[in-house]
Amino acid sequence: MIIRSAEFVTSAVKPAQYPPAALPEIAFAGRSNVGKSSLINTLVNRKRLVKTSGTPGRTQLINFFTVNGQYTFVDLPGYGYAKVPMAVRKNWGPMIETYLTARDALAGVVLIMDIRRVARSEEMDFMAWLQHYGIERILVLTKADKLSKSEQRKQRGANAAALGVSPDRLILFSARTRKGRDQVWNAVLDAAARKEAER
Ligand SMILES: Nc1nc2c(ncn2[C@@H]2O[C@H](COP(=O)(O)OP(=O)(O)O)[C@@H](O)[C@H]2O)c(=O)[nH]1
Ligand SMILES: [Mg+2]
Repeated sequence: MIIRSAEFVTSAVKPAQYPPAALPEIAFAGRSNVGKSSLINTLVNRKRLVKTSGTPGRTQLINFFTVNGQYTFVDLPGYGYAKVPMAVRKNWGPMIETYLTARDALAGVVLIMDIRRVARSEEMDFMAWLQHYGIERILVLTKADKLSKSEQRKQRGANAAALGVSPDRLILFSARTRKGRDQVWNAVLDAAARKEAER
């Protein structure tokens, strides 16, 4: 995918602050520190369009970006990080749920997981919830560079079993090596095209 432009649009916490929903939109979700910002930056070939951080869980805003004037990318706040203050954590669910259910332009959600972990109830609940709302799911195991090829295969199998999907549904990715970048882009383009066709 050739990137001609990638621009920050705005941050929002509630629908009145969302930008106009003119373009097919892809949202990125995952636990704090999983590598979500790094994945988005890799997709758009930028070092720091989206800030990566050593202090996870701070950003509790929904951030909107326009890519090539054709797609909107949405960086959702990370979930499940213990250090996020309780008051912030309590707002996370409603804010994200409102966004995911209210946004007509939403073409799909990229769910990003650390390949070294095995999906647990948080990821499974989120998967089931997305399916319930008929929201397309693009599943990514990131930080693949941290494991050997055989460990990657093992973790892919374990995650596929936990999530109840076929292993080939899980895209192995690395922001460090850019492995899987084309595959994620293809999944994004497919989801966007399907959304365009139905709108
Ligand atoms: N080795 C490796 N480190 C990564 C990768 N992606 C992210 N990281 C590191 O993981 C940490 C969190 O990344 P970030 O993108 O800020 O995560 P976010 O909180 O999910 O947005 C940073 O130190 C990144 O450098 C990857 O693919 N491979
Ligand atoms: Mg981030």
